[in-house]
Amino acid sequence: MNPTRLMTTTEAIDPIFMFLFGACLLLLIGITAAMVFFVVRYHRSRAPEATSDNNGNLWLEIVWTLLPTLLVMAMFYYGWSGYLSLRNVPAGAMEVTATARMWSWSFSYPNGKTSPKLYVPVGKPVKVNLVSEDVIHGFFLPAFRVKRDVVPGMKNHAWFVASKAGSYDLFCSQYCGTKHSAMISTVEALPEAEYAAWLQEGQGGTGKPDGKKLAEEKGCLGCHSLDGAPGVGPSFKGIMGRSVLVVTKGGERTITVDDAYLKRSVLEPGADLVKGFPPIMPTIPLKEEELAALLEYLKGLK
Ligand SMILES: [Cu+2]
Repeated sequence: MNPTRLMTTTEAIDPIFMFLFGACLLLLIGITAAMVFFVVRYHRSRAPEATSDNNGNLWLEIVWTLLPTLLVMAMFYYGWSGYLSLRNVPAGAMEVTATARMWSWSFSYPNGKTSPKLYVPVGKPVKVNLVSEDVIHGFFLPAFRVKRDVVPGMKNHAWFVASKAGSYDLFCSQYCGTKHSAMISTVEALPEAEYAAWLQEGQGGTGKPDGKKLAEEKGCLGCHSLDGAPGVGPSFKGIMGRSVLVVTKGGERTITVDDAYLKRSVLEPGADLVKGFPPIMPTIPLKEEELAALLEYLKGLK
């Protein structure tokens, strides 16, 4: 590898994929062609009697043992070197933490900023620490040939470098429940200066957090609709003042949604669970002013 230039994960993986694919294709075609040839050539109608009493050929045995052995060893060698290039993070990589939960992604940066999309500077390797808050998810970046399971309680990472600015798909690659397909996001690769500006944006604590943006960013809207349609959770439309049947510690009671109930539902989702919905909402970390902004937004949804 050229030490002056960083090899991207795509550059590392693609030739290996082509080699494995090529070797498999060659074998498929070779074996199929030989099989068809023998079926035709030695069909019973052409050769009703045994055509040979040859019962062995040492050289043939050696060749057909040695060649496939060399081939599978080569496949292993290239596969292993590709695996290592995905595991060994280049020096000087920027660290980001990707947190997966049912059913959204959130990315946090060294300065404490978080975002629902993964923002990275162009040309700089990024180490992504993978954290799951509930079940097994999968961190999948097709454009960078990166796919890694996100397992609760397990320390895991992936890395990549975006060599061109742009927007790249980010998926969850492990079926993780009803709204698994909603776990789509993007990698936003920005030129270095733009990235630095983005990273500073909204830091310093002067701006008031925006409730609507928070509801999107924290993944609330993945399960709670704004149009009245019930999803994985109850709709947010006209939630304030609504009369609902809830399950509290196994017992049912009817309550009217007020400030206190809304707040409790965000902080302790399972405490007063609306009847008919599964107890699967995660507790989402929010700063005090963020919680206030979010509640303000929810109250305004008529
Ligand atoms: Cu998932």
